[in-house]
Amino acid sequence: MDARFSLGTYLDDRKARVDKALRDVLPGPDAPPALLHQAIHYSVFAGGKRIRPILALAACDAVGGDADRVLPLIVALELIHTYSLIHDDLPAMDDDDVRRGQPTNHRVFGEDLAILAGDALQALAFGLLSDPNRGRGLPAEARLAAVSELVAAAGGDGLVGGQVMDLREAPPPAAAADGPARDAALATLDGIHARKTGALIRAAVRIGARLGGASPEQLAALSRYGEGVGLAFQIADDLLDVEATPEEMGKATHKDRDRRKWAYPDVVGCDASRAIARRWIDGALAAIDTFDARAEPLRGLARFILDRRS
Ligand code: GRG
Repeated sequence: MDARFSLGTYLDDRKARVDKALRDVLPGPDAPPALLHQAIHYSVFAGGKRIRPILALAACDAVGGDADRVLPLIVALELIHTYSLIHDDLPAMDDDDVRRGQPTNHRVFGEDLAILAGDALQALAFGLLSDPNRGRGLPAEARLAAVSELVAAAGGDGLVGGQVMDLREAPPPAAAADGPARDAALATLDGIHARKTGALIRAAVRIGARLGGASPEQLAALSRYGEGVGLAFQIADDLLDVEATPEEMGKATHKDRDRRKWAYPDVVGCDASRAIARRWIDGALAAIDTFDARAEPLRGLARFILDRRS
């Protein structure tokens, strides 16, 4: 990696490669039943940042792995992420009309298709990651470990568990007065964030590292990196919900406040939230400070997560 590393160019290049790999692995929009595949294509190609597969590729690079070989497998992360967004937007959950700047999946295809498109995306994701015809030459042990990482990040200890806590356990802003009540509020929020957002981001880093042939020491360091980046990502998202415009975000903002669910800025304010997110990013960077220049994209991504505007 040379000294002129540009994160913007890197992100554009990696996003294009991830988009191409997604087109290669998904059944075409006309594959029967066409309505299902149109619903899947609609959300997968609605313009996401592709942060999770890009993190996986960067982790693979950081440990000297072959990013081209793992690419057809790690797009599974984007399929799980997209399923979670489709289901999160449903009337039974967050009831959103706009996502990634477009009408949400159920607004276009109906709730039945949105649920089923999400279900099919999950099956496709696990199918891809475990398909022996993809990523030929990767050790079976590393593949199995990657499947197991994704299972853990998607289930009750990850996305689904975090969503349940977010829907049913997040107390209203009044609970977050000060002192011990505030500390308890932050601890609950951290638990939700670690599952709902952090688990998949941490898994992305670990899966990329495992498929790239990471040593146990490298994997441990990258886990700390992934954890810090994941928690900072959610705090940054909470800040954007307060500070960014719906146009920048491609979705409604002020949702947390409107639903009377608290988020970091409600509990400690925006400045302190930013400071906490920065501490997580500093910790993530410290975790990989012994890595060489091949970890430069991971360093750039950590900073980007805090500074992003969408
Ligand atoms: C339905 C099981 C289930 C889980 C839903 C995804 C989710 C959990 C909730 C959506 C709301 C939310 C704030 C989730 C936290 C993760 C997050 C910040 C998602 C947005 O990710 P980005 O910014 O989105 O990577 P793009 O559109 O760029 O892919």
